[in-house]
Order: sequence, then C-alpha cells, then structure tokens
Amino acid sequence: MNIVENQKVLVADDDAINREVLGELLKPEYTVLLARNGAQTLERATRHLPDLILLDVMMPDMDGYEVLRRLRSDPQTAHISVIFISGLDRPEDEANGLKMGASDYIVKPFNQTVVMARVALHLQVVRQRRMLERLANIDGLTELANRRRFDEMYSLEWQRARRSGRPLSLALLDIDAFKQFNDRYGHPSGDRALRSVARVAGAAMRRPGDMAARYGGEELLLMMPETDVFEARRMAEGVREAVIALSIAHEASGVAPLLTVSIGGATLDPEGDEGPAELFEAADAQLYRAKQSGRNQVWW
Ligand code: GH3
Ligand code: MG
Ligand code: MG
Ligand code: MG
Repeated sequence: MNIVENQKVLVADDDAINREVLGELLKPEYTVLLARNGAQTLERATRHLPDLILLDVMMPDMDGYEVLRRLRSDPQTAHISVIFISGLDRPEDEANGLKMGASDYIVKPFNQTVVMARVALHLQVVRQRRMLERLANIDGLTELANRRRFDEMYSLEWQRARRSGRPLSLALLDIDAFKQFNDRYGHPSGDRALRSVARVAGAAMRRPGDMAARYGGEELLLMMPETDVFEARRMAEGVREAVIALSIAHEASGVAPLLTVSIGGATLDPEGDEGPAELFEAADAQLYRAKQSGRNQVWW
C-alpha cells in the first residue's frame, strides 16, 4: 500500500536557470526530465509518459497553453497532470490556466517549499486516480481485466473492426471439471490454479489490442483484434497446450490427470451483419461443443 514507485516529473521551461533550480529541487524525490521548449515537452511527454509536467507558460516556440492543448488531444498523453508555472501573475491568467485543464498554477518567482508541497499533492492525486482505475478495471484474483473493462474494449474493438473491415476474434475459455478440482484440492488451491491459467492467457495476449479478461468464475475471455480465424485458433490452441504444460495435477478430472481447459472461439466476418452479442454467442456455442466433445479442446 505504501510502496511509492519513483514518479516521473517533466520540467518544461525555456529558462535554463529555472530548469536547473526546479530540476535540483525535485531530483532527490522524483525522476526528473527536462525540456527547454514546447516541441521538446511534447516529445518527452509522449516518449516517457511522466506522471506530472511542470509547464512554463511563456516559451518562444509554443506557449504552455498550446502544449497543454496538444497533450490533451493525444489519447496517450491526455491524462498527464500539468501544473503551470508562470510569470503571468494576473488572476485571470491563473483562472484561464486552470480552466484549460491544468491541475494547479504556480506564480514565479516561486517558493521552493510550496512547489515541493504542490508537486507532492498532485502526484498523490495521480496515484489515487491510478488505484481507482485499477479497482474499477482489474479483477483482484487473476489481475486480468475484469468484465466491465472487457465490455468497454470489446465494444470499441467491434466498432473498429466493422469500420476497418478487419477481422476480430473472440474466445471463451473455461476450466474443465473445476468443481471437482475444488472438491479434491480445496478452494485456495483452486484459486491458485485459476491464477496460473490467467497468467498463461495474459501472456498469450501480448499484441497491442489483445486482451485477456476474467468473464466470471473460472471463465476467461480472449479478444484478438485484426486476427483471422486461423491465427486466432492457433493462439487458442497455444493457450490450451500451455495450460497442460503448467502440469497442475487434477486426479479427479476425468479428462486427464492434469488441469485442462476448453476453448470456444468465433471470428467476426467484417462483411456480415452480426452484432457484438452474436459474435459472443457464437464463441459460447463453440465452447459448449468443446465441452460436449470431451473437453480439453479448442472449437472454432
Ligand atoms: P466443466 O468442465 O463443465 O466446465 O465443469 P466445471 O466443474 O468446471 O463447471 P461448473 O461451471 O459447473 O463449475 C465451475 C466451478 O468453478 C464452480 C466453482 O466452484 C468454481 N469456481 C468459480 N470461480 C472460482 C474461483 O474464483 N475460485 C475457485 N477456487 N473456484 C471457482
Ligand atoms: Mg518562459
Ligand atoms: Mg464455467
Ligand atoms: Mg468449468
């Protein structure tokens, strides 16, 4: 709970002395990055994704307002917290900066103690926001995306697939005879086994846009954008084999003496007219077939 990773602060100021003073001030507590103009600020922000930017307003190439506007318009950098730090000391300057979406506004010449306190405050807010996002989107047991997060991403990817005419593959994974596993080895062992299966699924979904999620209970979802039926089935087959390779004993399974999974998948035909729910139902129907046909199989 109280492990604070070293947070990254980007100091953007065209004045070398300001950069140096702020940099030295922050260095003992944070990882500090420096930028001496607007373009460099945007470049460093995109490349290093700092937790907070101390942003000078008046810079020759691009003022801080424009930098902030551009940060906000790029989804990658849109959420980075910004504190303006400026010689413009009229109340309307300050109000304007805050209205634009800055977290705070510090007037130069600044007091070092106050700068440190405000930086610490806003970084704490950043940490709290991250924790809330995590709680809202990540399943606590498996650390995979939860169903809420999956639904959100599935809807986006489904629309993207429709627009682009690219395939979208979806698979449902269900652990075989998991009730017997719990009965035989106990619920805590069941939890550990489920976590191991989740790790295997998560490791397989490593391309951008891929997602492994916990749908509920001992059922996981694999979403593979821009993946055709052949490749997706191969991925699913890889997950099924990797679960066997975990070599988790399951003497009561009736399928194998090891823990196994069944997977049902479906691939969106971008030319067709099925909706997101129908693709999901198709994957579920294939999972049912995999179960009916003896389990430990991939059906597509
Ligand atoms: P099948 O091969 O048909 O899938 O059989 P099954 O026993 O796996 O299927 P069923 O859906 O009847 O039972 C799922 C079991 O998974 C029931 C429940 O006790 C167990 N389970 C679900 N979620 C968890 C969990 O988070 N931890 C543990 N340990 N067990 C869970
Ligand atoms: Mg300046
Ligand atoms: Mg189940
Ligand atoms: Mg099951």
